[in-house]
Amino acid sequence: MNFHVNKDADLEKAILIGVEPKNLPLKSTVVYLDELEFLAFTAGAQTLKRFTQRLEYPNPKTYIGKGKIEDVSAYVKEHAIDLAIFDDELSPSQIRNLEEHIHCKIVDRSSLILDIFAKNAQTAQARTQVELAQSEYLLPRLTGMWTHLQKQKGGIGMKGPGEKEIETDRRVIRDKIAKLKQELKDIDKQAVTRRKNRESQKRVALVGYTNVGKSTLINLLAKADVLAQDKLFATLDSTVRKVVFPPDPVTYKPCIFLLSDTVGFIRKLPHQLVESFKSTLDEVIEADILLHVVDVSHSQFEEQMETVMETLLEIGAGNKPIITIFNKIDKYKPDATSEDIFEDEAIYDLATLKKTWMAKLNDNIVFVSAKDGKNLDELKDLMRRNIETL
Ligand SMILES: Nc1nc2c(ncn2[C@@H]2O[C@H](COP(=O)(O)OP(=O)(O)O)[C@@H](O)[C@H]2O)c(=O)[nH]1
Ligand SMILES: [Mg+2]
Repeated sequence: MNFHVNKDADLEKAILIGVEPKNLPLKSTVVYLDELEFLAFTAGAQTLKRFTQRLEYPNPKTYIGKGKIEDVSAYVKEHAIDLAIFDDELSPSQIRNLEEHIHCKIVDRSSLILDIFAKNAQTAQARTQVELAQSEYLLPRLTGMWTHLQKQKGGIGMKGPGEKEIETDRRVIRDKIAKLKQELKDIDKQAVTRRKNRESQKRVALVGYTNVGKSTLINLLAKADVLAQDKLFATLDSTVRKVVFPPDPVTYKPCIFLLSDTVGFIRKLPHQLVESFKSTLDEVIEADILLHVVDVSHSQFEEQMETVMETLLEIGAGNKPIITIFNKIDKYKPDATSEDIFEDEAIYDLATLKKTWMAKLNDNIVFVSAKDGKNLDELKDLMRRNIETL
């Protein structure tokens, strides 16, 4: 992955820190940190350096070992680093211990993701959900975050939606959690009514990893105007559009359904977010058919597919009929794992793709390029055939 931005003075300077578990191939840490760098970039930080350490498991007290902490600490000092971003969720005591040695903001993967969600939340519902997830993340970390929160003056790391200050008193946070939950319940009541009105209609939901092309597809299929961006979690709120396909040329049956686009999934999605986003994910939970969009040009798309299936199970939508859409075939490389070597190699054409293992997963598979509009007719046919059986 490559998104070398111009070294911009406005961006916070970050370093990434990851542990390479001994049971995983080295390659996977590189890819994980690519993703973390993309998250950092989305949150508004430029990454200057990565630190990794091969360990049996992360150090329970300090995540990385003593010697590595010294390296990191020296680098942070020398390059005036603003943020040290860790590729896992850190425990309250790990944060506290790290802060003693590394003198910049300590941010973990969960708080980075929460931060991006906070930045992108548009509606009252999304903002309330993010704020709830943030408060729940913060509660057990209050003592650990105390100095951390004092030190920071805005920027990445627990920025509240609506610029609200984050209170640091436990009781205040508990009260706030209760209040947010009540607010969400009220918002949810309206959403339930709205969804009740849709009960008689056929419902299709786009799901998938973040940045795979879900929003681009809803814009194509439903003439919606959803923000599609090469950033993680550009869209948080669900969008629902009525779609009418022209009548079937043989049976003349019309094909009318509701199509929804919503928040994407990611590896190690903070569980507080999954919890608090349940009502946004209701569109998925209540759908009749899921369109699982996959970015086939991503070197880790198989792992991403697994993450999506696991998350679907977690929210209780694991048993729905699924159409798998392998998107971005315009960018697909035969050997996506050797990106550098195959930079200009031929891209598989449709006929070749249809001979791959992907095509043989089941009958509900289609290859498209949402960007080029390639093979959309086959997608529409497949959708029509599935929707007609409902
Ligand atoms: N090359 C290529 N890029 C695509 C395709 N579909 C979407 N994209 C790009 O991928 C990025 C993420 O798309 P988006 O629809 O926001 O993804 P979402 O996070 O799943 O909603 C955007 O920059 C899109 O322009 C495709 O078929 N080919
Ligand atoms: Mg989107």
